[in-house]
Amino acid sequence: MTVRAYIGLGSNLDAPDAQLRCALQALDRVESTRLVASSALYGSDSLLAGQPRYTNAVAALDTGLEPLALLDALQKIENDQGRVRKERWGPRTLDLDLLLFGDRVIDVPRLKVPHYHLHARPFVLYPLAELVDADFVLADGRRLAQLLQDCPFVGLERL
Ligand code: A4P
Ligand code: MG
Repeated sequence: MTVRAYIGLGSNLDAPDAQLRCALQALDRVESTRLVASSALYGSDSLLAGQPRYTNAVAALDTGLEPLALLDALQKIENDQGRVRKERWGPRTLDLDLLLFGDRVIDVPRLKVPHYHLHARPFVLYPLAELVDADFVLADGRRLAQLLQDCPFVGLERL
Protein backbone atom coordinates (compact mmCIF):
# COMPACT_ATOMS: atom_id res chain seq x y z
CA MET A 1 0.00 0.00 0.00
CA THR A 2 1.28 3.44 -0.84
CA VAL A 3 0.65 6.83 0.71
CA ARG A 4 0.54 10.17 -1.12
CA ALA A 5 3.11 12.53 0.41
CA TYR A 6 3.91 16.14 -0.47
CA ILE A 7 7.46 17.51 -0.31
CA GLY A 8 8.45 21.18 -0.23
CA LEU A 9 11.67 21.90 -2.11
CA GLY A 10 13.75 25.05 -1.63
CA SER A 11 17.18 26.29 -2.70
CA ASN A 12 19.02 29.59 -2.65
CA LEU A 13 22.59 28.56 -3.49
CA ASP A 14 24.51 27.11 -6.47
CA ALA A 15 21.96 27.40 -9.31
CA PRO A 16 18.72 26.88 -7.36
CA ASP A 17 16.57 25.90 -10.36
CA ALA A 18 19.02 23.15 -11.34
CA GLN A 19 19.20 21.99 -7.69
CA LEU A 20 15.42 21.56 -7.66
CA ARG A 21 15.33 19.70 -10.99
CA CYS A 22 18.07 17.37 -9.75
CA ALA A 23 16.21 16.82 -6.46
CA LEU A 24 12.99 15.90 -8.32
CA GLN A 25 14.87 13.17 -10.16
CA ALA A 26 16.40 11.97 -6.90
CA LEU A 27 12.95 11.81 -5.26
CA ASP A 28 11.74 9.55 -8.08
CA ARG A 29 14.69 7.22 -7.36
CA VAL A 30 13.95 6.80 -3.63
CA GLU A 31 13.21 3.16 -2.83
CA SER A 32 9.51 2.16 -2.98
CA THR A 33 8.68 5.72 -4.07
CA ARG A 34 7.45 7.32 -7.28
CA LEU A 35 7.31 10.99 -8.26
CA VAL A 36 3.69 11.57 -9.25
CA ALA A 37 3.70 15.29 -10.07
CA SER A 38 5.61 18.48 -9.45
CA SER A 39 4.53 22.10 -9.40
CA ALA A 40 6.01 24.96 -11.35
CA LEU A 41 9.09 26.60 -9.84
CA TYR A 42 8.50 29.81 -7.91
CA GLY A 43 10.97 32.58 -7.05
CA SER A 44 10.73 34.70 -3.90
CA ASP A 45 12.89 36.72 -1.55
CA SER A 46 14.33 34.92 1.47
CA LEU A 47 12.42 35.32 4.70
CA LEU A 48 15.79 36.34 6.16
CA ALA A 49 17.22 39.65 4.98
CA GLY A 50 20.57 39.57 3.19
CA GLN A 51 20.19 36.04 1.77
CA PRO A 52 19.92 35.23 -1.94
CA ARG A 53 16.47 34.71 -3.46
CA TYR A 54 14.94 31.27 -3.21
CA THR A 55 13.48 28.95 -5.78
CA ASN A 56 10.72 26.72 -4.35
CA ALA A 57 8.43 23.98 -5.61
CA VAL A 58 6.27 21.17 -4.27
CA ALA A 59 6.33 17.53 -5.34
CA ALA A 60 3.72 14.79 -4.91
CA LEU A 61 5.05 11.29 -4.19
CA ASP A 62 3.49 7.89 -3.77
CA THR A 63 5.58 6.00 -1.25
CA GLY A 64 5.59 2.67 0.50
CA LEU A 65 8.05 3.98 3.09
CA GLU A 66 7.19 4.88 6.66
CA PRO A 67 7.41 8.63 7.44
CA LEU A 68 10.76 8.51 9.25
CA ALA A 69 12.29 6.37 6.51
CA LEU A 70 11.10 8.93 3.97
CA LEU A 71 12.64 11.72 6.10
CA ASP A 72 15.93 9.78 6.12
CA ALA A 73 15.77 9.60 2.32
CA LEU A 74 15.06 13.35 2.06
CA GLN A 75 18.01 14.19 4.31
CA LYS A 76 20.27 11.91 2.30
CA ILE A 77 19.30 13.75 -0.89
CA GLU A 78 20.00 17.10 0.84
CA ASN A 79 23.44 15.83 1.85
CA ASP A 80 24.14 14.35 -1.58
CA GLN A 81 23.46 17.77 -3.10
CA GLY A 82 26.07 19.38 -0.90
CA ARG A 83 23.98 20.80 1.90
CA VAL A 84 26.11 22.05 4.77
CA ARG A 85 24.26 22.75 8.02
CA LYS A 86 26.01 25.67 9.69
CA GLU A 87 23.24 27.85 11.03
CA ARG A 88 19.51 27.19 11.27
CA TRP A 89 17.76 28.96 8.40
CA GLY A 90 21.14 29.52 6.71
CA PRO A 91 21.41 29.63 2.93
CA ARG A 92 21.25 26.15 1.45
CA THR A 93 21.75 24.27 -1.79
CA LEU A 94 18.69 22.17 -1.00
CA ASP A 95 15.99 22.00 1.67
CA LEU A 96 13.43 19.20 1.51
CA ASP A 97 10.51 19.46 3.92
CA LEU A 98 7.97 16.70 4.40
CA LEU A 99 4.79 18.79 4.22
CA LEU A 100 2.06 16.13 4.31
CA PHE A 101 2.00 12.35 4.63
CA GLY A 102 -1.42 11.00 3.62
CA ASP A 103 -3.91 11.52 6.42
CA ARG A 104 -1.29 11.17 9.16
CA VAL A 105 -0.65 13.78 11.87
CA ILE A 106 2.85 13.17 13.24
CA ASP A 107 4.45 14.83 16.24
CA VAL A 108 7.74 13.21 17.26
CA PRO A 109 11.01 15.06 17.93
CA ARG A 110 12.42 14.48 14.43
CA LEU A 111 9.25 15.00 12.48
CA LYS A 112 6.20 17.25 12.65
CA VAL A 113 3.57 16.71 9.95
CA PRO A 114 1.80 18.75 8.66
CA HIS A 115 4.96 20.87 8.44
CA TYR A 116 4.84 23.64 11.06
CA HIS A 117 5.31 26.65 8.72
CA LEU A 118 3.14 25.48 5.87
CA HIS A 119 0.22 27.82 6.56
CA ALA A 120 2.37 30.99 6.60
CA ARG A 121 4.35 30.42 3.41
CA PRO A 122 2.99 31.37 0.00
CA PHE A 123 5.96 29.58 -1.62
CA VAL A 124 4.60 26.33 -0.15
CA LEU A 125 0.82 26.84 -0.35
CA TYR A 126 0.54 28.03 -3.97
CA PRO A 127 2.67 25.28 -5.50
CA LEU A 128 0.83 22.72 -3.35
CA ALA A 129 -2.48 24.06 -4.66
CA GLU A 130 -1.36 23.18 -8.20
CA LEU A 131 -1.21 19.49 -7.25
CA VAL A 132 -4.46 18.93 -5.32
CA ASP A 133 -8.20 19.49 -5.75
CA ALA A 134 -9.73 22.84 -4.82
CA ASP A 135 -11.53 21.26 -1.82
CA PHE A 136 -8.35 19.64 -0.42
CA VAL A 137 -8.35 19.19 3.37
CA LEU A 138 -5.14 18.69 5.39
CA ALA A 139 -4.80 15.76 7.79
CA ASP A 140 -5.44 18.09 10.73
CA GLY A 141 -8.72 19.32 9.24
CA ARG A 142 -7.57 22.66 7.84
CA ARG A 143 -8.87 23.50 4.39
CA LEU A 144 -6.26 24.49 1.83
CA ALA A 145 -8.64 27.06 0.29
CA GLN A 146 -8.84 28.84 3.65
CA LEU A 147 -5.06 28.79 4.13
CA LEU A 148 -4.63 30.30 0.66
CA GLN A 149 -7.13 33.01 1.46
CA ASP A 150 -5.22 33.88 4.64
CA CYS A 151 -1.82 33.90 2.86
CA PRO A 152 -1.90 36.16 -0.20
CA PHE A 153 0.14 35.50 -3.32
CA VAL A 154 2.56 38.30 -2.47
CA GLY A 155 6.19 38.44 -3.54
CA LEU A 156 5.88 35.19 -5.46
CA GLU A 157 7.07 34.90 -9.06
CA ARG A 158 5.93 31.88 -11.07
CA LEU A 159 9.01 30.94 -13.08
N1 A4P B 1 11.80 18.25 11.04
C1 A4P B 1 10.66 18.24 11.76
N2 A4P B 1 9.59 18.15 10.99
C2 A4P B 1 10.03 18.09 9.71
C3 A4P B 1 9.37 17.99 8.44
N3 A4P B 1 8.02 17.93 8.36
N4 A4P B 1 10.14 17.95 7.32
C4 A4P B 1 13.14 18.33 11.62
C5 A4P B 1 11.50 18.02 7.39
N5 A4P B 1 12.20 18.11 8.60
C6 A4P B 1 11.46 18.15 9.73
O1 A4P B 1 15.48 20.88 9.59
C7 A4P B 1 15.70 20.81 10.98
C8 A4P B 1 15.04 19.56 11.55
O2 A4P B 1 13.64 19.63 11.41
C9 A4P B 1 15.40 18.27 10.83
O3 A4P B 1 16.54 17.67 11.36
C10 A4P B 1 14.16 17.38 11.00
O4 A4P B 1 14.38 16.32 11.92
P1 A4P B 1 16.60 21.42 8.66
O5 A4P B 1 16.08 21.29 7.26
O6 A4P B 1 17.89 20.82 9.02
O7 A4P B 1 16.71 22.95 9.14
P2 A4P B 1 16.21 24.25 8.47
O8 A4P B 1 15.67 23.98 7.10
O9 A4P B 1 17.29 25.25 8.60
O10 A4P B 1 15.04 24.67 9.40
P3 A4P B 1 13.57 24.75 8.96
O11 A4P B 1 12.75 25.07 10.18
O12 A4P B 1 13.19 23.55 8.15
O13 A4P B 1 13.66 26.04 8.07
P4 A4P B 1 12.72 26.27 6.92
O14 A4P B 1 11.36 26.33 7.46
O15 A4P B 1 13.00 25.32 5.84
O16 A4P B 1 13.13 27.77 6.53
N6 A4P B 1 12.49 31.92 2.11
C11 A4P B 1 11.97 31.53 0.92
N7 A4P B 1 11.52 32.45 0.04
N8 A4P B 1 11.88 30.19 0.61
C12 A4P B 1 12.33 29.20 1.50
O17 A4P B 1 12.26 28.01 1.19
N9 A4P B 1 13.32 28.72 3.67
C13 A4P B 1 13.81 29.09 4.83
C14 A4P B 1 14.25 28.06 5.79
C15 A4P B 1 13.94 30.52 5.18
N10 A4P B 1 13.46 31.42 4.16
C16 A4P B 1 12.94 31.00 3.01
C17 A4P B 1 12.87 29.61 2.75
MG1 MG C 1 14.06 22.23 6.40
